[in-house]
Amino acid sequence: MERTVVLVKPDGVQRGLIGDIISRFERKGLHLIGLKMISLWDALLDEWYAHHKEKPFFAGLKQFMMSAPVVAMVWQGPTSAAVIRKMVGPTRASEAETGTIRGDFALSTQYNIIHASETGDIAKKEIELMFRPEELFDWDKTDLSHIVASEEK
Ligand code: FUP
Repeated sequence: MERTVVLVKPDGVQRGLIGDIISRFERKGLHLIGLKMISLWDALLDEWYAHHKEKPFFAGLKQFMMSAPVVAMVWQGPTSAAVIRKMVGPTRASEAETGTIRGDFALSTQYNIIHASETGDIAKKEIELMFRPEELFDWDKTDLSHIVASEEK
């Protein structure tokens, strides 16, 4: 089972989209193992977006990500990173298909509503940055046997 970090970014929080986003992942059958509201800070964003450090949009991106709290979650499921990235749509929301989160709710590249880990390995690093161990819950989701076949676990 793979874990994936999702952030509802400040624009999604401001626009009242937290519930809709959570609902989509719940209905998909993914397993929510962590959830909190958190205000991000400069040093954390330096690490989170280290791959964009030299980009011209970096300072503006960090400022935006600190403009309101985000809602951070960890979702678990088979190949969850790829599944969630498909539900999220591409970075440039103007190019996202209708039916994806960015395609349904956003037009912008910076204000694209949501972050989702690119891979399961990247999610592990993001979990370390964003969550303390006691903030993740290894609970028994009792409908999982109707969602994931035992050989897929
Ligand atoms: P994603 O994995 O889809 O979140 O996209 P990236 O990691 O490539 O980019 C992270 C964030 O940087 C995007 F969500 C928005 C911001 N960004 C810009 O503001 N302008 C760009 O040209 C590219 C990314």
